[in-house]
Amino acid sequence: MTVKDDCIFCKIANHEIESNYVYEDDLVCAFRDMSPLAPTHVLIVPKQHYDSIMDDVPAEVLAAIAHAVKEIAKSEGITESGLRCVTNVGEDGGQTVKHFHVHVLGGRKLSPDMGEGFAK
Ligand code: DGP
Repeated sequence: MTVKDDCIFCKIANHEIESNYVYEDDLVCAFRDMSPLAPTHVLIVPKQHYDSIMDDVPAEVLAAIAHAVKEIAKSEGITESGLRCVTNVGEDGGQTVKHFHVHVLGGRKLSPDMGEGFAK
C-alpha cells in the first residue's frame, strides 16, 4: 500500500484521522468536504496515494470512483436532480490537496460556468 506520511487525505482515507464518511470500499472512501460549496459536497479519495488524476491511477481505482459517485448520489438523494464531479489538478487547476480526489457536488442548482468556488 502506497501512502504518504505527510498527506492528510492518506490519513483520512486510512482512518488514521477520522472524518465525516459517507461511503467506503476496499479501494476508496468518501467524506464530506470541510468547506462545502453545496448541500452535498463530498470528496472521493483513493486509499492509496496518487498526486492527481495525472498520476498512474489504476483502472480499478477509477472504476471504484465511478461506482462511488453513483452510490453517493443514491444515498444523498440527488440521482434524479443531478450533480457535478470535479477533479482539480495542479496550480492552474486550483488543487490544494496533492492527493487525487473527486469532488461530488449537488443538492442545489449549480452555475453552468463552473464557477463554484473552483475558478478564482
Ligand atoms: P482541491 O482544491 O480540489 O484540492 O480541494 C481540496 C478540498 O479538500 C477543499 O475543498 C477543502 C477540503 N479539505 C482540505 N482538508 C480537509 C480535511 O482535513 N478534511 C475535510 N473534510 N476536507 C478537507
